[in-house]
Parts: sequence; C-alpha cells; structure tokens
Amino acid sequence: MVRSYGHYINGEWVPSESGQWFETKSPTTGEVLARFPLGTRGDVQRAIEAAEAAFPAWRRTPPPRRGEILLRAAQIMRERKEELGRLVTREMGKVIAEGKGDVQEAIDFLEYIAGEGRRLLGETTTSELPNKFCMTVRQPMGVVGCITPWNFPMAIPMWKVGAALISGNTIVFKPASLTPLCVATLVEIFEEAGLPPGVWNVVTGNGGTVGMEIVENPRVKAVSFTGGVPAGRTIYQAAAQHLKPVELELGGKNPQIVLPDANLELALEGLLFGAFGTAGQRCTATSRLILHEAIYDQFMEMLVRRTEALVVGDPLDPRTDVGPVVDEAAGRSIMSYIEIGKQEATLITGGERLTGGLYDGGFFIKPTIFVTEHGTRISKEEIFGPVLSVIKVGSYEEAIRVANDVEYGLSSSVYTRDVNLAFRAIEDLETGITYINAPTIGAEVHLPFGGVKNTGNGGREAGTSAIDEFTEIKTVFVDYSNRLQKAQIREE
Ligand code: UN1
Repeated sequence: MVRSYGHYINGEWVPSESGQWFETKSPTTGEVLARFPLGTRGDVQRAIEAAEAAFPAWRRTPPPRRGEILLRAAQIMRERKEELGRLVTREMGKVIAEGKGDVQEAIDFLEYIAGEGRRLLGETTTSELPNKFCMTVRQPMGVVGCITPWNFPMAIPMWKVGAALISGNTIVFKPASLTPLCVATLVEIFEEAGLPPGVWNVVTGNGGTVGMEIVENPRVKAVSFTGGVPAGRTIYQAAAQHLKPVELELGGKNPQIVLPDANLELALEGLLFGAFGTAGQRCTATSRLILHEAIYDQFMEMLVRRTEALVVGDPLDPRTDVGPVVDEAAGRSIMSYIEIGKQEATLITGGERLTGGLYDGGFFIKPTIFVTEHGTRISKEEIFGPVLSVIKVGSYEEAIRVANDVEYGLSSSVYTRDVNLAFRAIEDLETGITYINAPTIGAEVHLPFGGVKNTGNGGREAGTSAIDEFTEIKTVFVDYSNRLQKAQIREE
C-alpha cells in the first residue's frame, strides 16, 4: 500500500476538492512511490488564505528565530542524509552520489541563509539636511509563490523556501509533479523543526491550474519559478497583468571550451561530469564541447573511449555513472533530438535507448556524442539529456563567438592554463556563471545563481541575491530637527 498524501495547508494534509489523484513513480523501475492530489484553483485559494493568516505572526518573529527553525531543519536533514539521498534517487533517478549531493546542497543553503537572519542588511547613509537620519530596511513581501522543477527535487525547493522564510514571507508552493514526495518529506522535516502552521503550504497538481492560480492570484505578491522557457514566458506574461515580480531560472546550452594549452585529462574529467552527470538533466549541464582544432583528434579519442566506458544502470548502485532519464516523455523528447542529430550531424557514439533486463524498467539512454557544425538544432537547442554536441573551432575568438551564439546564457567553462585568456574569457562569455578549469555544473550556494538572455529575466537566486528576491526595500527618513526641513528647496 502506497501512502496517499494531501495538500499541506495550514499544517495539515488535506484532500483536494477535485477528488482526483496522481502517482509519483520511480524512473528506474516504474514502482509507484506515493499518491498526491490533483489540485484545483480553489485548493490554491485555501492555501493562500492559510498563508495570509500565518503572515502577521511570522513576519513579527525575529529573523534570527526564523533562522533557528531553518537550522533545525538542516540538522534533521544531516541526520537523515543517507535516507533522503536515496529518496531523491528513487523518485528522480539521479545516481546515489548525486542524490546525496542534492540533499547536501539543500543543507548548505539552509545553513547559509539561516545566518542571514542576523543580517538582512540595509544601508545607513548621510542626509542633505541637518538632524536627519536616512536608512533602508528590508521587509517581507507577504504571501509568495514558489514553483519548482524535478531535477533538483530537494535543493531547489530549499533555495526558494529558505530564502522566502528567512525574509519573513509565508509561502504557497507547487512542486514538480514528478517529484512531490521529496517535497512532502521536506515539509514534514520543517514541521518537526517547529515551523508554525500556514507558513509553508504545498499544493500539488498541474502547472496550468495550480501554477497559474499562484501566478494570477493578486494575493500572491511575488513568484519564483525554475523550469523551461515556454512555461517561464507564460508565467511572466500572466504575472505582468498584476505587475507582480517574478524570478525566472530557465534553460541553458552551456559550453565547455577546451583550448590547446589546457590540462586535457582535467578537461576530460570535467566534461564527463558536466555532460553526463545527472544524465544531462541539469540546467547547468554541459551540452556543447567547443574544442580547439590543435588538440581535436587527441581529445576526441580520449573522450570517446571514456564515454563508452561509462556505466549506465541502476542509480542506487554506487558503481553506476548514468541513471535513467526522469520519465517516458523526457526520454522521447531526448530521442527525437537524437534523431534530428542523426540527420544534421555526425553521431560518434551512443544515440540509442538501452533495452533488456533492468533497462526495461525505465528510460535509459546511452551517453551520446555528436560532432556538428555550429548552427544546427542540436548545437543550439536545450535537449536536457545525456547528449553532447562537439564543435571544432580554430581560435579563441571563434570559440567565444560560437559559445555566445545561442539564446541561453546560464553557465560556461574554459579550460586553459593561460591566465590572460582565462580572464579574457570571464569578460567575453555571455553567461551568468563562468568556470575556469572546472565543469559547467556544481555552483556553490552562497553565490548568486542565474543567467543572462533567455535563461532568466535579470534576477539571481541563492547567495545574497536570495534576499533581494524575497524582500522589499523600504527607504526611511527620520527627521529629529523638530522643524519642517525641505529637501531640494533652497534659498538661493
Ligand atoms: C539546476 O540544474 O537547475 O550548479 C540547478 C549546479 C547545481 C544546481 C543546478 N548546484 O549544477
């Protein structure tokens, strides 16, 4: 018997008014892990009411006290890390080392942001008038909405929830329908850590219904969304009707550039992790290798050999390098890109779905490499799977031109030992994150995360930017002169 959850509203699991359910399944075996309600707009409205009712007391709770709850949640997660890592792997399919990494990233962020409770810094500054004091303070926005993806089913929810809570907001939250069990487990951890009822509410269901009610309801003051570009665009447009701030973290087409003087072994290790880690299902995944012609043959030979040795299989087995993709629909979409690649580019290795034995329990795709001209669809569109496009270039300048000529701008990486080129690349690459001699994945949580171009709409999350996303700045002028002083008005 699998457990049936409800929505989590005002500290209780409650049924949906729809009476309908969906199941969350293991991408590896198809086993049903739990059932969740298919939410309605009315369910979201109930959650908003609970969040509004909880807001005044939560807002008055001193931020360091809010931080203590986050720290307690982090502590519980630390104690249960092994089990939670297995849950991430069971529900999402990433290999177990990365499942535990997902949990660690969640813990790291909570620990970091809990400390912000003792800062939430504003500024104090001078005044143009005597006996007057000028400063800014941060205030919570109210009820905020968070909509999260399946690929980091614990880390990304914690980025958003941790930042929203420390800032004093209450939350209406929709998890990805492929990974609600991870979020339900986090909710129970926060309950155990002492989070008051109504402060964090979760409604499960479809983006078009639950997600859009969160976006369109004027009582939700801001929305934070991580996912694909089409959904991001819909959300941004709908929120614009209410002039509602929206934070978007969308796709990527992240390049790794390898220049002739690079440490090739190191570049190869980074590439394998960046391209095929998480089966390529990170927005930061390396989907393009931009390879200098001087080392092209040598590097390709090394790359193909190592790629073909990657073990595709059960993600709970620590010897596995690449697990299944998240579900059948994702697998089909990736395979259709592979078919496109076979038409427009040269398949070097992989390119097929694996079948037989354990492979029949899920959708497993062989790590795939194409060599392509720059400009093909596989070289420019986000595939979100274990598919790498290799593009040969003749110079640093060409490498940068190719790297930048895509609609996305999340992460980029350059392998070189030339410090001058490294710094030029930091300046030249049009991405929100650039790595020197490290892969495109693996951003640390205490720095801002996000991208330029179609990767987002200008904001950043995590790091100190997390607080900017979830607070309003109030500018305060205190006049203690006991007379009317007029700024700007002078007796000339
Ligand atoms: C994502 O794929 O949406 O930098 C987030 C990384 C991880 C976060 C990825 N720390 O790869």
